[in-house]
Amino acid sequence: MAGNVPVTQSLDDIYPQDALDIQRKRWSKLLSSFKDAYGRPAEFVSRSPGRVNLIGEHIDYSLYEVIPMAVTADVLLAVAVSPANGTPTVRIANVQSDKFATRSFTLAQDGGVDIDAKSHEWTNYFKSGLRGATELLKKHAVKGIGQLNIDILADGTVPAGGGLSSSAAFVCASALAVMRAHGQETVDKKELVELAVVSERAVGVNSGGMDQAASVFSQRGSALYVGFQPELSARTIEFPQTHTPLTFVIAQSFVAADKHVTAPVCYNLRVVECTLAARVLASICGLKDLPDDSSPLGFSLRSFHDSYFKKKGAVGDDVKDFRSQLDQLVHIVDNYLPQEEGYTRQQISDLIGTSVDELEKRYMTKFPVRADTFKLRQRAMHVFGEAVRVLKFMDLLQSPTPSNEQESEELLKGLGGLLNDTQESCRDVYECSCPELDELCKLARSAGAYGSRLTGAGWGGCSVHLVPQAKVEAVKKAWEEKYYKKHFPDMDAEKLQDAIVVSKPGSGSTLFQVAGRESL
Ligand code: NG1
Repeated sequence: MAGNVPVTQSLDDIYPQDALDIQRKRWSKLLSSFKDAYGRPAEFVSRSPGRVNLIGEHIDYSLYEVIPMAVTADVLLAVAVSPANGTPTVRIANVQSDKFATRSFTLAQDGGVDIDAKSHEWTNYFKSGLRGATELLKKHAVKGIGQLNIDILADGTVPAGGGLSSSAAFVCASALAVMRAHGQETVDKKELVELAVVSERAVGVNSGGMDQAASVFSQRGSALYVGFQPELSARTIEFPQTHTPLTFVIAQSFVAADKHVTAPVCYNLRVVECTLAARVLASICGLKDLPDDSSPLGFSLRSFHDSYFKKKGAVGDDVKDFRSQLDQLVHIVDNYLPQEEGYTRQQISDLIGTSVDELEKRYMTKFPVRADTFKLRQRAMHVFGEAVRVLKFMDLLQSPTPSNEQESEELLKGLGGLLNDTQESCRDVYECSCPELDELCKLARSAGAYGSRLTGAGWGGCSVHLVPQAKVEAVKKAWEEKYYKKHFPDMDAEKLQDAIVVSKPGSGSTLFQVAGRESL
């Protein structure tokens, strides 16, 4: 999956046929609004999509594999650049100016920019992409850093806080735009993902790397298998041909899940709990002096996993061995992390042989958390169990093409069953669901979905459902009548239409050259 971000002059390379009309209108409007706003035409558009995660929830920051796919909804940044004869300035506006106010800010001489992670400001995502891209430009000794004025007009269709990773789409599109603004027409996908992962952490969330990988690497029509250990890797997975085509339906809960606001008690707390579970397990198993890894706090359950079996002399990374290793780890957790009620800071410090002060300094300072106890047992159980489900899902996707309707049905039921198991674990063990998401899943299953679960960070946001094509309308109707109309009686038709998306796997990040083009 290595290679450069594609550069195109045709929307046909980006969107499926049935989306082209709407996209042409949207892009034309963006480009003409750009001209109106800045008095000059845009030179290029940087584009990155949102994603839906099919399976592998909350395990990317523990460095286990995940299977997401890009959606058609995306972030577009139309851009023009000119030499700064004075202080370099970025002007950034959004087509939804009532929601996202126009801003302008200056850059330091080395291209640097301050980010106030405490303020929930939409342009922070641009700034974090800019900061990451600037580092990469410096690494490549590119000239002209901090010597440009950049004008940007943004148009995003990935709902913010809707679980489809609008933030990663924005950061990836921003970093790509800044690279291209500095004359970089070939941008390495892997470098872009790596910088976007680190950049997004500057906005205050200790994120894993799944969203950025899905946004950049995806290819139309396929899902992605993304790995993080020993290094970031991604490969496309074709969906099997089944009698009734595999259809994934995405439904919004409309419970706003603002990761940044809730981070100290939700997302960032889970990252801390997983890291501490890994530290405690390593210590109990006598593993010492382990090197840092690429996870947000420098040590992951995956590194514990690998070191544990390395010490036991396990060789090879055969999938069958890997699955049996994960099963063994579940037993280890069961035996050695028995406390259902959680562990206090003092107990954890004692287990890993450090002081409470040190523990807080090392794991809870960069991204503060609020908790008296840490549920190490439950979090580790979810992570190892979910890693097994990803392997099983992958096996099913790669199984031989079903030769009859019954085999097809079995395959779809198998995939759906895994999605349902993930939901159960997210709800009861990882505690990242919410009653509304549970309700959407229950309704979908009763109306014929094979499998239903939350997707993304959870605590609101989005859900994903594997539905037989013939049942899509019935599932939609059940949600409309028993969920949306009940919880949001005033919802208008347009919002209701946005609530449910039958998603085809979309293409990843792209640079679109506007210059010289008369029409789209
Ligand atoms: P969302 O909130 O849906 O973008 C977040 C993380 C992912 C992953 C999922 C849970 C960010 C940018 N993304 O996704 O890396 O950990 O939660 O699987 O924080």
